[in-house]
Amino acid sequence: MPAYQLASREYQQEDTVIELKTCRIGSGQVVIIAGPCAVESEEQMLGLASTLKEMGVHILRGGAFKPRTSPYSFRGLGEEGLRILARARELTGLPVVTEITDVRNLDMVLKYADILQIGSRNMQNFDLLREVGRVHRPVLLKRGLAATIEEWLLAAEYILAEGNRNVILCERGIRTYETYTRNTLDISAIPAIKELSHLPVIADPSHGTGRRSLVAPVARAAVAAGADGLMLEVHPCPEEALSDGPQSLLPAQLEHLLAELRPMAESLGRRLSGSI
Ligand SMILES: [Mn+2]
Repeated sequence: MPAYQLASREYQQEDTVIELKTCRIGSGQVVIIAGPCAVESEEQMLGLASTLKEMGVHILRGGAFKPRTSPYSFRGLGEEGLRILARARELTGLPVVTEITDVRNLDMVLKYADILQIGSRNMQNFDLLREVGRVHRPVLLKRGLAATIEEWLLAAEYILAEGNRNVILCERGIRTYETYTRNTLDISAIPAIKELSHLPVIADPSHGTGRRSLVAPVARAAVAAGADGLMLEVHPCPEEALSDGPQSLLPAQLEHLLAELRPMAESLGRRLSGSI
């Protein structure tokens, strides 16, 4: 039995499936999570949310608490951002995922979020992992920016060991010597996780590449490698985005990508729509 016992295939052979109103993550379905990097205003979020719903996106994303490399960058709207996300959910019926950065905000974020996201920079914030492990809300755990696969699974183990078995892993790229891309999205981590663990694993080609032009090809590669879903940043006007504009797709680009992914998923015996 590896050190990450509860997360391991040895412990549980059948895949963990996370049931949400619009999709089943880990069931073989290719689940699409999309939205802006940060919630910027009600107008931005609600308008985009309806567009995404029409395209067949399953889950909305949007950051209200943004851990930024520079303290002078936009750091999110806080609880007002969460309220806007909740309105987007009411309007569309789509579940929402948002990042929690601080254990002191757990009760607040639980009031609004369907999935709690632990960001890359907090993958080894063990107190935060234990706290989200004590609730039963699904947790999306991003890979740390310099974490090995084993360290990532051990971070998941912190959540599982507290009783919360609803963990979704997210490959978002790691730091390498390459600087052309923002991070190096580790495609091989996806099938590796599938071998080592029963937990679902999705990919985030937006942060994984940092470049809009590379998002769609890397998204296709991730699905081909077996990812249970994709997390994609989309903005109606990326040049005006308060964060991560250069890696945000335009809504029309997402629509094009989804049209490419549908037949691709089918050829692999999988589907984007409906539940499997
Ligand atoms: Mn972002």
